[in-house]
Amino acid sequence: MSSKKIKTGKPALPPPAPRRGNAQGVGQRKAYLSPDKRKDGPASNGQAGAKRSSGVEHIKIAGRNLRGNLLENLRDSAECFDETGKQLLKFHGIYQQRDRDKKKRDKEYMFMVRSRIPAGRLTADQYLAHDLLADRYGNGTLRITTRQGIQLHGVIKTHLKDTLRAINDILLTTLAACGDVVRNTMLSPAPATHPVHEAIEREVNRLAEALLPRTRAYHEVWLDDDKVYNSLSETARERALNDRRETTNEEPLYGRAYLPRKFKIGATYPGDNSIDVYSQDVGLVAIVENETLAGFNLLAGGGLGMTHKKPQTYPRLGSLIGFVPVLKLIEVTSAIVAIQRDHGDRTDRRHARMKYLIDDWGLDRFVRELERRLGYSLEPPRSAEPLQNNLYLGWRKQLNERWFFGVSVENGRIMDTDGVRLKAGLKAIVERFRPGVRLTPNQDILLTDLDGAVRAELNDLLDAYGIASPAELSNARKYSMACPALPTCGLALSESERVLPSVIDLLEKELENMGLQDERLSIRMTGCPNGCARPYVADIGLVGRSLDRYALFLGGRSDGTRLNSLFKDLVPLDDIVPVLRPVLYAFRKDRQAGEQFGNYCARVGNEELDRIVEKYRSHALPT
Ligand code: SRM
Ligand code: SF4
Repeated sequence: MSSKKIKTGKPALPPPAPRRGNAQGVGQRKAYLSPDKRKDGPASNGQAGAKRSSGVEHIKIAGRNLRGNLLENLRDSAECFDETGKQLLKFHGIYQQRDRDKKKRDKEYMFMVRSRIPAGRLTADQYLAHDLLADRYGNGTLRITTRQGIQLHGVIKTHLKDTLRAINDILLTTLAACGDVVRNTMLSPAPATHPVHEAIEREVNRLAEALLPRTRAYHEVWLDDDKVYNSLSETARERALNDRRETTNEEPLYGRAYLPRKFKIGATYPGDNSIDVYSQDVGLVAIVENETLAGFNLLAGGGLGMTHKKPQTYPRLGSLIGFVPVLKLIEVTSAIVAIQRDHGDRTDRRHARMKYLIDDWGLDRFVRELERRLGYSLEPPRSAEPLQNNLYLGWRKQLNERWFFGVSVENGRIMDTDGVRLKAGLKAIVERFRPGVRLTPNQDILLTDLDGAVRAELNDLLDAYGIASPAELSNARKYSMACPALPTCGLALSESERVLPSVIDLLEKELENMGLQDERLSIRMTGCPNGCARPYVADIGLVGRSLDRYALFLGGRSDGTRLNSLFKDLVPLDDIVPVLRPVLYAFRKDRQAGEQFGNYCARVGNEELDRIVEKYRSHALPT
């Protein structure tokens, strides 16, 4: 194995008060930390077992439609929320976190705030408001998520209310961005390049709206209802609190206990699988007939989270169960959500996603139950265009003679570093040209509806801020994704976002040496097996195992229709590229015409790949 170390800068200094976390520590390229240098020990995976999950169920039911004691918690002087509040906060789009770069005894709490942005569509003002909030209350960075949302990190408790109010003021919400509800609905990101794209977007937005929780709790806790509360006398306050406690169920779909677990929905344009439709609890593949939107092929039971060494947990691709005409979309999807609500496992959170219900029941029983609830049979799936993962980077023409430009954002982190002033540059561009903004499932950003005449000026601005044009970036980097992991994610076992760029630096050199630099290769890394950057459908999946070690998965298909499989476990970070090198060499030598890397790995199989790695382990590779 090569002894070459992966190198990056040091984590940055502590943040200026009163922010928590820091722009450099979060998202900054980071050197491989050897175990003895780490400040934190490995975290447990943190997924809840049976005992804790019934605890979460209890908290939801006792929470009076997501109220709990949030108002009281918010007013007390503690830096954090109590355990009940911490769980309920998630439904409001907020995670209580700790800066894991700091010592455990420094119990400084900070919060991640996630905006729910259906289909990743933002106006220029909405983007600029997030940019401002990141500076004012966050750690100075914005994080585009793999589900087309935006996260602010490092917000302190006393700033939560102002942050959420500001998001509400721009007509967005954080409600249901997290929690046991239907999460942000995904959609292919490109602006209309076909007349039906607008129709698909309309239907997806209607669906997202229909599945939003109905509780008033969000308003009461974060928005204007508080003004009323503050003007009340002590007795009137007590009465108001009691009234709230007696609130009857406000949630016709979710009920008092909400869903057993998170629930994810995503839709594609024909032929585009950038959202990884097979990884969604409900995946919708748009079917266009006679130039109009006929409806969607329906996939059910996708989901990627797993736990190392627990084979009863696993990633699963959605099963194709039928076709839904446009007019029945909300009805059918709501019925599926209701089946999961009524039958999903509420005793064990590791077994609570709908994929396990479908496997426990068998697909036939699941579909029979759906049809029983609907009172009619699902139509058979219709013929669909082959799918592929598209990035939409660089300049492209829209339908309406306008243009859009896709900017590649490494691991979704919008921040300013010495060389690249991405955050300042995007702000300047959005202020100057007022484009539409679309966040992509590959963690990139599209600036849309631009006049063709501004193209040269926009290119100059990108240059001035040091932002690389997509043509200057390798495919390996453009198709890569990493989850945030350390220092913000409480479940991270290993680094992810901060080390992947260095792995790609080394990989780029190997690919270049072998003449493979133009291959479309997706490399996705996560700091634990939960799968937030969807590593199990990538050509190469790197999944945090412990400290600096990763499980290496190979063999996904670039259209997202095949899971990869575990090739090597506990690979040290420094060895990832050396382990891949002989496999890449064999791929170059033995691939079939036009065969992609993931397909080659799946065809050859792990056993043979293992033999190849052993053969070339200590040898210089023939060229
Ligand atoms: Fe995720 C939990 C970040 C997409 C599967 N995810 C978390 C938490 C909230 C950690 C926690 O529970 O304490 C992470 C916050 C870290 C931080 O500091 O920001 C986190 N997940 C993310 C994001 C930000 C990753 C990213 O790189 O963008 C994505 C936010 C999307 C959004 O806007 O809603 C994100 N998470 C995903 C995806 C991908 C997807 O949905 O397309 C998955 C795999 C698909 C799936 O759900 O099956 C995913 N996240 C999980 C899981 C495992 C769920 C399971 O079924 O086992 C957890 C842990 C859990 O729920 O217990 C988790
Ligand atoms: Fe955290 Fe990454 Fe694990 Fe998701 S995959 S829970 S962001 S470490």
